[in-house]
Amino acid sequence: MPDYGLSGGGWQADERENSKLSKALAGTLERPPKMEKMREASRGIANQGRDNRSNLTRKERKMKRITATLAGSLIALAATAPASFADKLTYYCSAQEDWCQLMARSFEDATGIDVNMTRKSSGETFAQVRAESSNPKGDVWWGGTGDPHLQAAEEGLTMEYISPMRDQLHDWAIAQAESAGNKTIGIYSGALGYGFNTELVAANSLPEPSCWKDLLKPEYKGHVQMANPNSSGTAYTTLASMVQIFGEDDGFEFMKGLHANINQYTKSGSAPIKAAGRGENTIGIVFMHDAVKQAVSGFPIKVVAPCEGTGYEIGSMSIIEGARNLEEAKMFYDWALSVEAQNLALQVNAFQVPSNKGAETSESAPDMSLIKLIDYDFKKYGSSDERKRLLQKWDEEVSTLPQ
Ligand code: S7P
Repeated sequence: MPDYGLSGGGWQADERENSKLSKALAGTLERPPKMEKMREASRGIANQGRDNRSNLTRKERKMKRITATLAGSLIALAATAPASFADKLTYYCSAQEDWCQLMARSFEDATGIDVNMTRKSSGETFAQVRAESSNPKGDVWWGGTGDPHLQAAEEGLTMEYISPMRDQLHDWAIAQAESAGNKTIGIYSGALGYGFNTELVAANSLPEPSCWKDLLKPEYKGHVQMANPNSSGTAYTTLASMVQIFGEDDGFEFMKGLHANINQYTKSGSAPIKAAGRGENTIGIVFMHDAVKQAVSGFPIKVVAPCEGTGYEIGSMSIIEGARNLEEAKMFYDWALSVEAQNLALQVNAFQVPSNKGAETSESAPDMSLIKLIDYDFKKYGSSDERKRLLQKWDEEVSTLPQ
């Protein structure tokens, strides 16, 4: 196990560690039978997924599991079949760039489907999907915090889909889907916290922070960085978490006090800890797994789970309503929920907890069971009205204050 310790009530990690399927098929080419079989199996299982589970007998449930496993095998089989028809996928990604690229290339390798990937932060992708809604350009949106995916579902920007892979997922991933009429689904989870550069803390004779409220101390003025909650899912999770931990009035007072110490609001959620890793910033409010990634890359970063408790994300995936390449979007969706696809995270030091029960969680991942997590109200804080209201309030009452 890596060297994780509990200190001052907070969890800390010490430093360490197709073929171009060119022409859209639209009836011009025949699909290979193997691929077609997989699609049929996938559709069959998807329909079964709509059954009311409680109405099934034990035997029926067992049959369903077997069929699901079979469909999974067909997916794997079809995925390895050489592609000989033209397909493409426009994929919006809101996780880290290296992970987004790896997912795109691996899906292309597995299926021969050409992937056109765009990486943007969660709030930015949400804004893009909404702006394009009368003429959708994206097919699938993978990654990013769950709140904007939930808002997109509520606003009808994403479509209902029940994957045959669903039975392989943790309950929290399915709960995310069910709360949104199956218009999104959980792909990973991770806790919010912060990280600090130990060398800069020592060089500036600063105390090591361990709580959220520590970040309000005057000695940290100019030493704290977070992203803008309008563009960043990480930062919106921070805002919504403070409101849930301290109550709305005190939560906003916290954000105002924090504003006085902020040196910059970045666009991307993980930028503050990357800057801390490079020695350009002292403390970055980020998901803990993003701070661990810097630590295991060799930067002098210590990771903190704040003593008051903290919020967390259910990183999500959604198919965009009106997707032009719907079948390919569903194939990506099913594949992205598989053990194989989720294990790719390990190759790029993405330390979230995967949603597939069979996927591996890295030893370096923050141990969620050691972190004091709040009962984050995803339904409320992912609702369109609430997210808009909180962001507007932050814009008007916090971001405009002098520093
Ligand atoms: O992949 C790391 C991660 O922190 O990035 C996502 C994040 O929302 C994208 O950055 P923004 O904060 O800029 O939106 C998280 O879902 C994910 O855990």
